[in-house]
Amino acid sequence: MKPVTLTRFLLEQQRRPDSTCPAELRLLIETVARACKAINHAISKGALGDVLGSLESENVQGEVQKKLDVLANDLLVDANEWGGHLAGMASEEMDTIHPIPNRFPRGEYLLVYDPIDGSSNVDVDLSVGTIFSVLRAPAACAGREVCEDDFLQPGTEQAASGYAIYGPQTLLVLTLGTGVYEFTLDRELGAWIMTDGPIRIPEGNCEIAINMARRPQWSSEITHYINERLTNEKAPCGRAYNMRWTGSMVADVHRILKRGGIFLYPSDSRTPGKARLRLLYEANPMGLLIEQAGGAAIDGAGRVLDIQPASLHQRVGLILGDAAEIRTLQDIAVTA
Ligand code: AHM
Ligand code: MG
Repeated sequence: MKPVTLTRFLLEQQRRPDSTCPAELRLLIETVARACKAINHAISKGALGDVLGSLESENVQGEVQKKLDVLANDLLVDANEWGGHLAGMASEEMDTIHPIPNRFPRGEYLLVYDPIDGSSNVDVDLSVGTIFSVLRAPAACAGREVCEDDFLQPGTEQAASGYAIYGPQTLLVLTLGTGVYEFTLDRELGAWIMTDGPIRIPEGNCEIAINMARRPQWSSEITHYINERLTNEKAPCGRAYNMRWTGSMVADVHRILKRGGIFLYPSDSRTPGKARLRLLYEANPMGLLIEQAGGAAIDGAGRVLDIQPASLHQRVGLILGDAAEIRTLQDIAVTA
């Protein structure tokens, strides 16, 4: 079989009678994918490209910025602002939104992203990634500059989401709301080639991803669930669960898409509203991918994609993966 490139896949999606991929969205995804190639190139140079280490700056969330956080953010802004597909952008590394400057044509979409997810892993050569979410600019902002409120849409409104993962292979994993597809970067050709899809999360894998060091902050329900799974021999695979935690959500989510299991970064039960992951550019794009692959994503109480965001950098508890395991978690948790 001839290899299917990302370009061909997107064009064929556009041509479908029930298409969820108009030309403008296709070109936007191609632009994001091109920026991810440039980010991949920068990361792979490492110390030779003077891209490792931290800057003296902090982002709006008080986190020290890595050189690559800022470099990758700039690459995404530069690649996307002139193409005419976007009305504005927002990112983990920008305090507020970035409306498309007047000198460029404005398009119908909004792009929200985490330029380097797992950036604490960059300096030690572990997998990191770029997470992105595409929203439609509300009709109400036609003829005026976009504002922050325009970005505050629930995850169900996403037109597309995906991530690039910079690991042993460089991958792009994408959904346009009609299944999840994986593309591998052919480094010689510079082309993204489809290597899997539509992806379905394998069921019944007894593997948990959670940072055990945060145990003091868990609710009694999460503590009960984890204790149960680490000791219960009646688990689906007949043994206690195995544990994996990379510190890069892209890597943990990718493993779950391909191998199954469950990921948890619950909110802090001692401080209501305090959580680690961000709703708009981490939880929502991953939630859409996981649901499209047959899994589930909740904030602890309800479906992540149904949450009405209140602010751009809002944080949220996130539990995602194997849908049956998430139902079991909810059952175990109520008996806590
Ligand atoms: P980042 O986007 O600033 O890198 O933070 C997000 C990361 C996730 O990739 C990962 O799941 C989590 O934060 C790791 O947090 P911790 O260091 O508490 O284990
Ligand atoms: Mg992140």
